[in-house]
Amino acid sequence: MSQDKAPQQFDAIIVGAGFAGLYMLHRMRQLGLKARVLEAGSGAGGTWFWNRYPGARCDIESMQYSYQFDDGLQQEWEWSERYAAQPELLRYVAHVIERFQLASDIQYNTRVERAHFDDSAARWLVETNSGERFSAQFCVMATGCLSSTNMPKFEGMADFKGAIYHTGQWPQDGVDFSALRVGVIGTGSSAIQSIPIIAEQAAHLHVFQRTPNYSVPAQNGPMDPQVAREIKANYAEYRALGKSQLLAYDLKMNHQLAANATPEEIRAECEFRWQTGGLYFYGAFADMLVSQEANDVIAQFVRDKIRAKVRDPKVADLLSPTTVFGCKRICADTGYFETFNRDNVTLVDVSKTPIERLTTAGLSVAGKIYELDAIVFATGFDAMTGSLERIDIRGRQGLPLADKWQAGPRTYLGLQTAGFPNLFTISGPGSPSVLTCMITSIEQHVDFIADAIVHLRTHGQQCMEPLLEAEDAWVEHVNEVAGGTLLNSCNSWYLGANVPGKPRVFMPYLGFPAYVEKCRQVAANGYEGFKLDVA
Ligand code: NA7
Repeated sequence: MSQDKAPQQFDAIIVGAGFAGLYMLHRMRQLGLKARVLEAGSGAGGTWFWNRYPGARCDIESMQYSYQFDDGLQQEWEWSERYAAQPELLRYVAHVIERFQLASDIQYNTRVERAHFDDSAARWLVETNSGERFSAQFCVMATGCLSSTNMPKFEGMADFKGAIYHTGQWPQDGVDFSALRVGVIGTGSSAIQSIPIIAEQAAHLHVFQRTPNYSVPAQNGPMDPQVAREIKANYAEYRALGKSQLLAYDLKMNHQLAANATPEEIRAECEFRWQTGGLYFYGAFADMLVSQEANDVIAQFVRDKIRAKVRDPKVADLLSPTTVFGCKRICADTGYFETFNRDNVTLVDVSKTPIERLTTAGLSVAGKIYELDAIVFATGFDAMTGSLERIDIRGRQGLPLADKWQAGPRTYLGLQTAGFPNLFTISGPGSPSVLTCMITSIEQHVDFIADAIVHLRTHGQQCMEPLLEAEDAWVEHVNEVAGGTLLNSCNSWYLGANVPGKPRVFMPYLGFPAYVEKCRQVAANGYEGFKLDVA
């Protein structure tokens, strides 16, 4: 690191001003710590700041996908729709910043490039793209799970004369596709949300699909004031109900096994899920993600629904996934499959003949050039580890995090990794994170970190890091839990399978209640599995 300027001194540096970084800042301040949030974007919101593509919307209902740490906040804030769209989420973020007066400790347009642990001082030295340097006892990576874009490197990218966009780095001023020939690469959640809107604007839309995805109508609509009133009247209980469930939100869980249900019961339950919308399908049957037979029946129900929506049977076939239902995160859409009935939309199958290259005029598949004015890469993220590994993070004796994680991420509880004292990851690999309602998981992590810091301070200790054996055992446990399900069976971003060359490791931990209980026990036993040191 350059040594010309003395680093600014803080108790904690928090990287990222998304939901995690904002709440972490709030808690640090409550503890009387001097903290600074460093944020690469020109505004707060994290994932929701960057993902401004048309149709970007949360797939968990707003009454659940929101902070619960402050009752005044959750009582007073009014959501306008069942599922918040990206602009409303940013308005909510702005309100939180205002309400808790967080702005003065957030530094925007500041990308953290390096974070090195100084063994002798037992402090983190953090350096930004502008060469600013910070020294802090604690470094909290609130860098998000879906903030590092996955941009395939096709030949000829520089030759293409039209515009190139990535859904995860959408221009702040928006994009007008009117009268343009547009290509969308990918059919994940971002594509599924944006395609219906782009199709309405574009002269023609080509969708380049490698793998079809299951999608269930979100059944979005204006927030029903009666529903909001009822939830708010008993918000604490509603939140507790959410936290008692596998994915940390109320899934209207049906605990019945599909294996024990009659075909009529299965059909009725699936129809109820379809009408309720989107991710509620995860609550359909207790064996949906563990029994292939159960999954097959449910998947067939969804495929039949797709076929009923799409007029051209060949297109319907191409749009019908054959993978395990729910293995990749189920998408929640508004009019996605119907969009392929439009005359100005063409589905191009690139599963057997991949995209070859970009040309000056467009994109070439199987020797055919598709002429385009704009290409939208809806190709997802280097999820969970990408944003951490893109920072030069070094622990004890200069060990680079990227080296330690060469064969896949290794953490204890997704919170810390051995050899990197006082470096915390919020919703890190090995924590429930992306398999849950993220804000709920974030709050649990932030509270754990805040409590751990209090523990350190009251015991006159300076450093906290996992014991290697605790970390190894946790990594094994995370794998074991995923291995007992069907979640390993497809090329999902949970496994890193969407990024060429990324080690195939199931990264999130399935089971929020079990995880929370484990964290509770760990803390109650004096931070069992962690090494707490004077330096
Ligand atoms: P996803 O779900 O990772 O989807 C990315 C899509 O891009 C997916 O259909 C990929 O096909 C496709 N893709 C990626 N690389 C290529 C190449 N080289 N050629 C063709 N197609 C490609 O990302 P999203 O942004 O949609 O959603 C991420 C999460 O955000 C989502 O799960 C929600 O939680 C919100 P593949 O399936 O790999 O064959």
